Amino acid sequence: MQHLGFTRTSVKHDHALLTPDSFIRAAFPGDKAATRVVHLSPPLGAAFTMYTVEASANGKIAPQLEGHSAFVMVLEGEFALKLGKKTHRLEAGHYAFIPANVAMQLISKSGGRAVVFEKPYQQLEGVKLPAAFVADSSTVAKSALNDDPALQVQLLLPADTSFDFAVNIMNFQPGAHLHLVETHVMEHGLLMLEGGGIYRLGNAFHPVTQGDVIYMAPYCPQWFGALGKTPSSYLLYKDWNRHPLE
Ligand code: UGY
Ligand code: MN
Repeated sequence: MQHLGFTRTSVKHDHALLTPDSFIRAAFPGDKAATRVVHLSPPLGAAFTMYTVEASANGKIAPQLEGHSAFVMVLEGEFALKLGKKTHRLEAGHYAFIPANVAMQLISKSGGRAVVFEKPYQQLEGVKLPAAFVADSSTVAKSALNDDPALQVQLLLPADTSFDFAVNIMNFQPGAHLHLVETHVMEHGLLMLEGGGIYRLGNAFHPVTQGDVIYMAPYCPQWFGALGKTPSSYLLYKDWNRHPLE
């Protein structure tokens, strides 16, 4: 139960910090034994949607919107993802990319939680849509950002131009931090996966921890420094590979 109206949740014109104590659950039409927390969406200013699916036993969600591609990562429990004739079992840390021409069919036999990003796909002339695939984030290669071994990035999607968004995991050793206050045209959706620290968003400094969600609008100044005695990591969506006027 929440007391006296306090929360770390804060929504500003160019960013939002959304903490689990303020999450509201609602199903979409077509969902069965499953509910969603819609964290980020166009009414907030985002050009994409980010939500958590919470499925009970035999839970099932309606596919992504037509013309949208989707990225799913399992946080807890298990899901089955149907792609053509094959069904893939996804457990915590496993993820999938579903292109705009494939309907996402996500079912959970015993229940689970998964985070999903959906974006209206911007196809490039002469460039084929990417194919659907599944992978395990724990096996994705890490590379040091700015030659700092304490800050390792994992690119969960291929960098080729058929993809119009990226999803990365940023891994910080205790005390590691971004090397500059980034300010860029891309927007971000972020989920704190483990650990925590201080996130600078615009001119405000926020303590953040596992389970928090952040929206950074285009040009929102941003910086993170990891605190604590264990590593911190976050899942990060960003639009890229397209001209800003498109
Ligand atoms: O890739 C990025 O833009 C990333 N370094 N931003 C961030 O972590 N806020
Ligand atoms: Mn950034």
